[in-house]
Amino acid sequence: MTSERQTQLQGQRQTERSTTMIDRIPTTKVVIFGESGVGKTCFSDMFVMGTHYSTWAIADQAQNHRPLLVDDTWHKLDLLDVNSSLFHGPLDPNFNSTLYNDFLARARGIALLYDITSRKSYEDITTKGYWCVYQSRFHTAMVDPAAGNRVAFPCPRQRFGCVLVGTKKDLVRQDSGKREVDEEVAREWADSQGIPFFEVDTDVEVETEDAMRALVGDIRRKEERDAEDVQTERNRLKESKERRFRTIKGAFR
Ligand SMILES: Nc1nc2c(ncn2[C@@H]2O[C@H](COP(=O)(O)OP(=O)(O)OP(=O)(O)O)[C@@H](O)[C@H]2O)c(=O)[nH]1
Ligand SMILES: [Mg+2]
Repeated sequence: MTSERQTQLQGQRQTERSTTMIDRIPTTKVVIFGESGVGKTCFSDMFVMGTHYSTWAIADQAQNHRPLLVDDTWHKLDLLDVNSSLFHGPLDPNFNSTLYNDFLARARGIALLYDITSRKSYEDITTKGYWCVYQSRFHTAMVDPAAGNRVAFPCPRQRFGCVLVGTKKDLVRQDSGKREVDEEVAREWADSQGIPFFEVDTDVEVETEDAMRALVGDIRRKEERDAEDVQTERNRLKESKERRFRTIKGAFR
């Protein structure tokens, strides 16, 4: 990392930490999703605290968030670390699938993590893990939370912000023989899904930061597209209602 980028990052962190508006910034819930051991905790710690193995609990609401200034807009990123192997591995008696599906369904963004030295971690997250996110969101989006009714598509939160992140880049830098996931293959998959892609060393703060900033950008793009779809559908319904009304009026002339 260039020292210029490091200085810029430090200045930015100071501004973000000293913001007094933290309680007024809307929360952006983000799930850090990946198989066991891919580096979810290291990635989250480095992004939130700028260090590893800090002694905060992921459930501690006071500490698992971080204010982030992206394109002059403040975001309070609220991170939740979810192990994707819980959804398809040996059944854990404590696993509450309803609760975890809800985390995936209600998050505004999902960071899909895999370890570039483990082909299995990549295959699992880009197939079973990704499918799980879609399923959770589809079922929740179909239910209107206010009315408890099924609602038709398009609807808000149909899409979700996403980023694909390969971890343990440092291991491959030391020994290229350790790489099990080709960078181009992962990039092509991310491109095919229209999501940003990064390879990171979770020890390098700026790399976790760049991935999370890209996720915030993707959340904004997806939410704008959802809003456009909803507006188009509203206009279509309004026009068809007006057309019906004109036809009925015409029948009584
Ligand atoms: N070399 C290297 N090791 C990493 C990196 N990220 C994580 N690790 C190591 O990988 C191991 C697992 O990291 P964790 O952050 O605990 O992984 P996790 O995904 O939270 O794992 P679970 O909590 O078991 O689901 C630890 O020994 C980390 O030190 C990285 O970028 N490079
Ligand atoms: Mg962990």
